[in-house]
Amino acid sequence: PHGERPAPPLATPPAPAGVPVVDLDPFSDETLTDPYPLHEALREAGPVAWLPHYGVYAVARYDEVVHVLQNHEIFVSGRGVGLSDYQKEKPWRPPSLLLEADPPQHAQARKVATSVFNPKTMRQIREEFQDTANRMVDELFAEGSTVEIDGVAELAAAYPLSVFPDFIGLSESGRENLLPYGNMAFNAFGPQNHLYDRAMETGGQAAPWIVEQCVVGTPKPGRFGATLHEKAAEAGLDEDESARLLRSFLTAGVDTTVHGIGAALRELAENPEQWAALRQDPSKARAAFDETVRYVAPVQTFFRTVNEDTEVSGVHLPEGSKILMFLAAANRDPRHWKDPDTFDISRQASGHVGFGFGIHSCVGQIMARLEGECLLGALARKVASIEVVGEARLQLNNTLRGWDSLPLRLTAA
Ligand code: HEM
Ligand code: OVM
Repeated sequence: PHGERPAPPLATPPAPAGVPVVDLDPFSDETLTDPYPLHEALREAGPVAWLPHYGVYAVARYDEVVHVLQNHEIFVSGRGVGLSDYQKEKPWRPPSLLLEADPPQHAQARKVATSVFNPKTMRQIREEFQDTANRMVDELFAEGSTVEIDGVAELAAAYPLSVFPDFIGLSESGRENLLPYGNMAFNAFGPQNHLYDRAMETGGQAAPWIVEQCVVGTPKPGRFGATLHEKAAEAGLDEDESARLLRSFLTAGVDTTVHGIGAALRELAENPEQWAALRQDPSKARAAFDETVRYVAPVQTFFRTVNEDTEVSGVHLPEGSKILMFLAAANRDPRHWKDPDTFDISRQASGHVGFGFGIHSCVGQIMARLEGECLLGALARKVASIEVVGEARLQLNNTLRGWDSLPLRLTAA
């Protein structure tokens, strides 16, 4: 019916018999701009679907996404959590010891990471993170009690960039490399499309600085980076492994929270009754951020590789298949959630898979939540109204969903 659509690459395997085909490209500009029709089509097609554009399986219902996340011995991460199978293709960078590893190596790295990145550390930094958020919101109103700002540049990006690099102990210069590098890494999970190519160009320029910041001896003494290196050495990791472990935090720690906070600003501005509920009770800030992660899912998808023949809800999956998990679609599956398309900061959002689930569940979520809580809390206490006053612009990325620009008008309380 669509004669003008280019044929899929020749290497793409044929659709397996009995598996419903969803003939949409999850990584096209069009789908990334509005992924919701694809999410619904996938959920409605069946428990497992086939994506002919890439020759991969897909799960988009809550139960099946959780099943894949849970069964990490069958659905492995060590062969890459992007489209590429590291058993067949060379990774674009040395694989992550956390994200792209399987037990027992994964467990070892995760133990080192959580020996420093844990609730006790979060309690130690909480006051500073809150003070910085309070100051940042106060400073917005230096010019007057009503201001027009870009919510991304002046809050969603400014806040993580003012707390995270100092927490890690990064050098003062070069911090502008953090976002392009993360943007590259998240694009790299997708196919080699124009987003991938462009991100590799700008991110590639950022890579030497990131690599340098991860070298043992570089992070500021007493800060997270230095402490992580000490713990890694105690656990017997060599300096290359230690650097690669720190690299995980520099890769995954900034773009994610920028997009998460940006999404929260947008949803609170678009839903005045939700903003009113938060204003009324600023202690809802943490729940508001969590609901944002459910509702928007700043990290939309991850792949796994099927490492041995298996079956999911009656569908046979052969060894070597790639399977794409739609976290964002699971977070709005009506089979699991009541009114899934309603942004409601008072709902019980726990159980969402926006931070993943199981052994690879986001190790940084405690800091993401802390940042979200501190900034949204400061806004709830100090700002009377947030309005959208211009066209918001999406930043397209093969994995992330988030805003590049968010024109807002804020009125002080
Ligand atoms: C893992 C989402 C913030 C570091 C993950 C995973 C998701 C996710 C979905 C699971 C990956 C998988 O199962 O393959 C998010 C979102 C964030 C966020 C939505 C913000 C709203 C952060 C931050 C950091 C971080 C702030 C670091 C400071 C990591 C790391 C992993 C991970 C290292 C790999 C864990 C492992 O494989 O054991 N994240 N993340 N993330 N995240 Fe986050
Ligand atoms: C990593 C990592 C972890 C989570 C997400 C991510 C680029 C990277 O360990 O390097 O995305």
